[in-house]
Parts: sequence; C-alpha cells; structure tokens
Amino acid sequence: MSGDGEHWLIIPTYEEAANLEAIVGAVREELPAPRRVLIVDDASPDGTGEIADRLAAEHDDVEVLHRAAKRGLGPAYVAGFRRALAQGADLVAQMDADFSHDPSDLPRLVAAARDADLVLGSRYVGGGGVEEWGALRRAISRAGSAYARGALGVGLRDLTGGFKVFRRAVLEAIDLDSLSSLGYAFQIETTYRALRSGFRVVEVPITFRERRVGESKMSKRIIAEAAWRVPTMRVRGR
Ligand SMILES: Nc1nc2c(ncn2[C@@H]2O[C@H](COP(=O)(O)OP(=O)(O)OP(=O)(O)O)[C@@H](O)[C@H]2O)c(=O)[nH]1
Ligand SMILES: [Mg+2]
Repeated sequence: MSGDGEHWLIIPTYEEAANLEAIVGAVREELPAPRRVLIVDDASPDGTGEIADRLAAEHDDVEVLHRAAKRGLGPAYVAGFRRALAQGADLVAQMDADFSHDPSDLPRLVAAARDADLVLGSRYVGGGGVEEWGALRRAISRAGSAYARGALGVGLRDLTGGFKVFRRAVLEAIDLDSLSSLGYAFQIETTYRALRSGFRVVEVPITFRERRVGESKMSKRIIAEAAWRVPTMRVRGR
C-alpha cells in the first residue's frame, strides 16, 4: 500500500489563501519523512482550493481533498482521517493553517508518538503557553479546558487544542462515524474517546500564537457547542 508507515499531516482550510503556501512549505521541511500532507478545503471563496491544487501539482507529497461547502472543522477532519486511514497512514497529525501552531514543533510531537497513542500539543503544561492573546480569550480558553476536564473527569490540561498526533489504532477505534461536533467540542471528543478506549495520551508543551493573517473564525456558537456537548459525551461514554 502506498501510504504504509507514512506520517500524514492534515491541514483543514477555510479562507487561508494568505497562509497556505507558506504553511505547506514549512511543514514539508519539518514533518519527518516519509510524509504526506493533506489539505482539506471547504470550497473557500478566497481561492485557497486553487492554491492547494497548485501545491499538490508541484509536490508529490501534497494532496487535496475538496469538500463542497463549509461544514465545520470536525467534519473536515473526519474526511481527512478517513482518507489517511484508507491510504495506510501510520501516524496522523493535525494542525491549523494559520501559523498558530509552529511547524517546527512537528518533529517533537511526532517523536512523542513513539511512546504514546495520542500526542496533544499543549498550551497548559509547563513550558507551554499562548502569545498575543488578550486576557479575555486566554480566560475563555483556560476555562474551556478546565470545564471539560472537570465534566469528563480527565487529568489532561489542554483539551481544546488542535495540534495533535494520532497513532492509526486510535482513529480506527474511536468510531469516526458518530463524531458530529464542529469546533472545540470535536477536539475534546476525539481525545476523550481515545482515553476511554484505554489509549495512552500525552501532552507536549507548545507555544500557541495568534493567527498570522486572515480573519478569526472563532464564534460564540462554537464555544456554546462545546459547553453543551461536553456533558453529553460523558453520558454516552458510560
Ligand atoms: N475545511 C475547513 N477548515 C476550517 C473550517 N473552519 C475552520 N477551518 C480551518 O481550521 C483551522 C482552525 O480554524 P481557525 O479559524 O484558525 O480557528 P481558531 O484558531 O479557533 O480561530 P482564529 O485563528 O482566531 O480564526 C484553520 O486552518 C482554518 O482555516 C471549516 O469549516 N472547514
Ligand atoms: Mg486559528
């Protein structure tokens, strides 16, 4: 199978035309080989999908999954996970396209997956942090992780982050079909399911930075979704 043993990286994009070429260039330098970079674009109106196609044509290790409409980060990741599994991925990493996640952290996260099943890039363990966020957004993010930690009864510090590395077995075990969360709740739910399935989850410190360019898509709706979904995850998990 073509993808055997490969390190896959999934980058979901919506209106990231200003970031995409630079982030793909950076991750191609940092992600340990053998590698495959999968861009999952939801028909961005700003031409991100066309840039992605050009990058895929230029580089053998880059491919694109086009989705017909913007349907949220969670479903975009599920589609990407399926593609990676179908093609034999061994490790599947995920990160944002906007440089909030530092490509030079990739080797450390991938290395941590040698002794863990799921690696979380974590802002809230020693050595991790957030730059350039105002007090309000910091408070919301920390409160979100604290709330989820309490409600789910888990010890992890950063449950809402989107910089993660999964071993293949985790994605096979967590029933991608029944994941329906769109935003932060999606990140919480995949990690929670991994824990419940008995996988070893570790946190590796990262510094998160404000997006380099482009509009913020964080919304009250995505926060509200996480707030009401977290208790339902626990009930389902019993
Ligand atoms: N395919 C797809 N990608 C998305 C969607 N929503 C967000 N993204 C991408 O997912 C990643 C994280 O989204 P962001 O908009 O950066 O979310 P955030 O980091 O919480 O907020 P800001 O950086 O402030 O906008 C980025 O690479 C986005 O382009 C979506 O509906 N579909
Ligand atoms: Mg962002």
